[in-house]
Amino acid sequence: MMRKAEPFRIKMVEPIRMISREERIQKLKEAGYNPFLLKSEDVYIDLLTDSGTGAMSDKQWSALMLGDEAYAGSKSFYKVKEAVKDIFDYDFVIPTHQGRGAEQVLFPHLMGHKGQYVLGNMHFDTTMAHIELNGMIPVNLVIEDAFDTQKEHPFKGNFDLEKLEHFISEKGPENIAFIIITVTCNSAGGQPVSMENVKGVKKIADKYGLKLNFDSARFAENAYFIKKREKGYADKSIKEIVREMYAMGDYFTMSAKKDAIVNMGGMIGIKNDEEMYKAASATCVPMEGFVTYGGLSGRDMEALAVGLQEGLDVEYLESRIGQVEYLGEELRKRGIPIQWPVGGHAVFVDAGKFLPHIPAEQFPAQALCNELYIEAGVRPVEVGSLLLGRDPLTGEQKKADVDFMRLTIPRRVYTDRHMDVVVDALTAIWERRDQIKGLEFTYEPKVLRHFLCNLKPIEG
Ligand code: PLI
Repeated sequence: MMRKAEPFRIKMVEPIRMISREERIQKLKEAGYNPFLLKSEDVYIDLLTDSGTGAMSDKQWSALMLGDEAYAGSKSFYKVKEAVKDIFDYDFVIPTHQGRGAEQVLFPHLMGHKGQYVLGNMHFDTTMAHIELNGMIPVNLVIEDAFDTQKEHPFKGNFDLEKLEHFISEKGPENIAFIIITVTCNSAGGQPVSMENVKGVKKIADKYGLKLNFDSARFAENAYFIKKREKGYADKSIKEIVREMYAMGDYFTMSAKKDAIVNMGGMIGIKNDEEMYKAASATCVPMEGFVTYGGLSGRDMEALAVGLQEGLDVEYLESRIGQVEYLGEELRKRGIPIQWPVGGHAVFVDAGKFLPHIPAEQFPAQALCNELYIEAGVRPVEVGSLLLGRDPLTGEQKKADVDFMRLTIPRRVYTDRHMDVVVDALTAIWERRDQIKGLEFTYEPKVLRHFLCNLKPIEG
């Protein structure tokens, strides 16, 4: 079969460099063995996140010049509104500075009373934080197979529908605030949710009179997986799939820094609930800014309106997800344990299996991240017990279902040659994995500690 290349050519480049191994060892030590605290200029290949790190297209850059910087009623806002209507068929949109801004503005209006549950397949960490800040309780109800990294399942982001219904009937629908479907499901490994599963969730939501919100950071990648993996969708366009799915929802919150390929931006989408639009608008003004800019400049909104449409291009999605699959398959061929099948935006390495001699409370995934930085200047991110934190009541370290090291691929930024560097480096580490040591804290902040903590290797 003839191989395909990226559906773009590179017009502008940003030089990167690899500092020496001795320097990397020193920089990591200075950063308290926490890659978040490294300077990006000391990183060779930055796989910390796919959020806001994508390369905008020539069309997006030229759209910036059209930015209408009016405080109210900007032309650029109406282009975003038009794109949202076209893609999702939602009537109302409120721009926000990023995804968590959308959560901050919308969530208070979805709550009936404090102590209600918010049911998700698997909530992202800022989403969980905003649920808790509003006095609600986040609950994850993803299928068990999501945690079996070696098990083949095309939609590991799916809700366990039985558990969902059981939870609602046990607690009573009056104690459920709303349901969030995260597409793709980041915390489970960028794993997609099937259309059939969304239909199942919708049926249960309707039965109990509950509202559905889509956490939409990677909505187009999810639609691509449906096209590829779910029966009956091969001949549908990405937009048709998105529309079919979003017709089942009431609202969406979106970090536009992922699938809409902008460096900053987010939004709230509301299908047709005008009362909710008015309520959220009133919160947006003091929090994010006037409702036609919500923390974004006109030029940001221009790039967003273009990026939303570009992110639906099936050739682009094939190349983008193909690159993530390429990295995953090369690692798997070498026996490195990863979440399988590979998800949309990242390869998630199962660090618990990679480093079985390091217990969860010594953070095997963080130790592996550090080792990869030392080996080749690659910066991954821990998605495991370090991120999870302690039980707020007992202070005990919680144990993640899987300790993941996430190799997150920015959109249109790196080539497969960069992926090869990652493969070579991890293969070298795999050979000497038994020499890697666990970590302990030298500084542990109380809240969201993984961003700012300092650690050191446990000697002995
Ligand atoms: O980083 P924000 O505030 O634009 O978006 C928050 C957010 C919400 N939902 C989901 C599923 C996310 O993945 C998400 C942000 N993700 C980041 C930053 C990531 O590195 O995955």
